[in-house]
Amino acid sequence: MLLSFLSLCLGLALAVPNPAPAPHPMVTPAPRAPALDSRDLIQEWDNYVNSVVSGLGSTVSNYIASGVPQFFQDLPTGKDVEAKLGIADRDLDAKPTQVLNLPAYGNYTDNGEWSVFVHGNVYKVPDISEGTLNNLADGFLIGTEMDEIPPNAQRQARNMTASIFVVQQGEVNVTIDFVAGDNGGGGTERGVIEAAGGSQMIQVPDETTDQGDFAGWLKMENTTGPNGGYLLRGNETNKIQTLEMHAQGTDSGNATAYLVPPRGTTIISDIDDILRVTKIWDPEEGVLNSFTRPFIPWLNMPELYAEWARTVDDLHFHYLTTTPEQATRNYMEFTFATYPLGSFDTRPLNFSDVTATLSIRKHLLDCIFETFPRRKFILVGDTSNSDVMKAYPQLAKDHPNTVQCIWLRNTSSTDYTYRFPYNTSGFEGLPASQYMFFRVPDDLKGLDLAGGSCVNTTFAQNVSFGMQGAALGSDAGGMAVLRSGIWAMIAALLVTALAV
Ligand SMILES: *[C@@H]1O[C@H](CO)[C@@H](O)[C@H](O)[C@H]1NC(C)=O
Ligand SMILES: *[C@@H]1O[C@H](CO)[C@@H](O)[C@H](O)[C@H]1NC(C)=O
Ligand SMILES: *[C@@H]1O[C@H](CO)[C@@H](O)[C@H](O)[C@H]1NC(C)=O
Ligand SMILES: *[C@@H]1O[C@H](CO)[C@@H](O)[C@H](O)[C@H]1NC(C)=O
Ligand SMILES: *[C@@H]1O[C@H](CO)[C@@H](O)[C@H](O)[C@H]1NC(C)=O
Ligand SMILES: *[C@@H]1O[C@H](CO)[C@@H](O)[C@H](O)[C@H]1NC(C)=O
Ligand SMILES: *[C@@H]1O[C@H](CO)[C@@H](O)[C@H](O)[C@H]1NC(C)=O
Ligand SMILES: *[C@@H]1O[C@H](CO)[C@@H](O)[C@H](O)[C@H]1NC(C)=O
Ligand SMILES: *[C@@H]1O[C@H](CO)[C@@H](O)[C@H](O)[C@H]1NC(C)=O
Ligand SMILES: *[C@@H]1O[C@H](CO)[C@@H](O)[C@H](O)[C@H]1NC(C)=O
Ligand SMILES: CC(=O)N[C@H]1CO[C@H](CO)[C@@H](O)[C@@H]1O
Repeated sequence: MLLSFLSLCLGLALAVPNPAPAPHPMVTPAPRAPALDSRDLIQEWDNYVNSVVSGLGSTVSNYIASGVPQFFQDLPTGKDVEAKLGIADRDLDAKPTQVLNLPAYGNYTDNGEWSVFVHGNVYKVPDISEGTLNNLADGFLIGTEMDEIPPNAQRQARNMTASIFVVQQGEVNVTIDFVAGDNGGGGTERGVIEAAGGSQMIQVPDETTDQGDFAGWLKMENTTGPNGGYLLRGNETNKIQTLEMHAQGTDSGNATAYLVPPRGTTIISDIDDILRVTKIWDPEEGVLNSFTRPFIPWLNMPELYAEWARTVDDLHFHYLTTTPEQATRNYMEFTFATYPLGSFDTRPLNFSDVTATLSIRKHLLDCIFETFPRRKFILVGDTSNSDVMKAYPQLAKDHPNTVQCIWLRNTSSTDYTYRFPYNTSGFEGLPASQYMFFRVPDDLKGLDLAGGSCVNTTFAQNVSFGMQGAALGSDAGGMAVLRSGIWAMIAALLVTALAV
């Protein structure tokens, strides 16, 4: 069992091949060598986007060949940040260690124990003056500047910049304190109850990676709770039990662990352009929506999720975004303030090159499917995401009795600025009752989720299989590259800003 988890849920993260990065045209030059001007980058970006949109022949492979995606590897991490900002080790030593601890899920194993998958990142936040943060942030704003945007937007931009410029801490041990609530067994809202026992302290088996990431399965003992309560067995409850987690040595690593029974329903939801408005297909909007504007929900989607949490028994929500780890706190803050609480997955730092970008979602999905082989899954995403378009139907084919519904927002049906092609081929051969392309959240209203109903019969589904909007003549990888490309560009601009 240990082996199979190693091979799937963690192994790939450690073993993913990372071809030696080609020398970076903007990072490797001798100190203070002239770097590309950020305007050139924006120009290059615009050219790329225009060429994809107009189908004038420049394809994603050209884009990759152009070296721009190399910037994926260059959201600076650890020593890079130190070196680039000229931070001395001893200044950093004095800084408190912070832990990004992601809300975890756990399963009930064949040995009759709960086993929790904890994961996250350990880092320090260096002192960077407001002026430097403003300069860095100016680098990535498109068509505007820090002193032209409102104070709260400036704060958000500085926060995002500071989140990127953290120094990850490798080779440290992480210990998690699990704490049972003193409301033990209570709080039936959302089918989630506080565990009545199970408080304990467990060290994650492996030290953090060079990039500060930690991940591991922790076996829970059945300890007695504050009022003499215990953890319920997974085969004797349908309720999801929660334990609070605190990473030791910091108060930045609090999160919730969800002990999810073997049977029941899990909603796996992407975030960008389905739970929040990102407009990732429009670089200018995508950057502003991610870096300077407060995150806003997509239409009345929160109402739908709240409705399901209220009406469907024992529903488990799992949020899965492939946003880089550095931005995760902002994603979590928005999600948990707006949508039902649940477990959370994000892109570990090790998955930062282009091929990994295209495979990370499948990897995270495979991991949760392997952990809950008897649960039913409802998968939610949107058509602008080519990895979703590929991974979701593939999972339905690989696990026909496990995937209950796939719901995809048809992005082009409501957003005329969306002009990228998408590939529906993966859905060919799936029962039509298993998936639905919808236009607005209301289309999902009143569906009998518990009864297994996935399709709103009041409007016709007329899906043709193949590239949609292919008149635009691009390849399907484009969108995934574009999505991560936003980050790539930001990294590039930041690096540029530092070099000049
Ligand atoms: C649940 O599993 C435990 C062993 O893990 C077993 O002792 C118990 O009888 C099972 N309960 C039910 C209701 O099957
Ligand atoms: C950025 O904001 C988030 C959410 O408010 C906060 O948790 C985080 O600590 C901030 N990051 C930095 C580096 O200041
Ligand atoms: C981490 O914990 C392991 C096992 O307890 C120990 O051998 C190792 O020295 C620790 N590493 C650090 C950096 O403290
Ligand atoms: C924990 O122990 C109590 C008391 O023996 C038992 O009722 C409960 O089922 C156990 N829970 C688990 C998860 O083993
Ligand atoms: C984390 O939890 C601890 C213990 O409950 C608490 O003292 C601390 O304030 C929490 N930290 C944050 C940032 O909420
Ligand atoms: C629990 O999760 C692990 C890791 O994904 C998996 O290998 C194991 O089969 C799961 N156990 C059960 C009983 O489903
Ligand atoms: C998405 O909506 C557009 C515009 O209404 C329509 O042409 C297209 O067929 C829809 N795609 C799918 C897969 O339903
Ligand atoms: C569309 O998706 C199918 C199945 O995932 C794949 O075989 C095909 O190559 C894709 N087409 C394009 C043009 O990317
Ligand atoms: C189906 O979609 C329509 C249009 O958005 C909506 O009014 C209705 O509530 C949805 N649900 C059902 C079960 O018809
Ligand atoms: C479905 O779409 C095809 C073209 O994609 C069109 O020829 C056909 O009339 C449509 N059928 C319905 C029922 O809308
Ligand atoms: C690109 C990169 O830094 N990959 C790392 C992923 O994690 C393993 C295990 O710690 C490292 O050896 C790799 O260097």
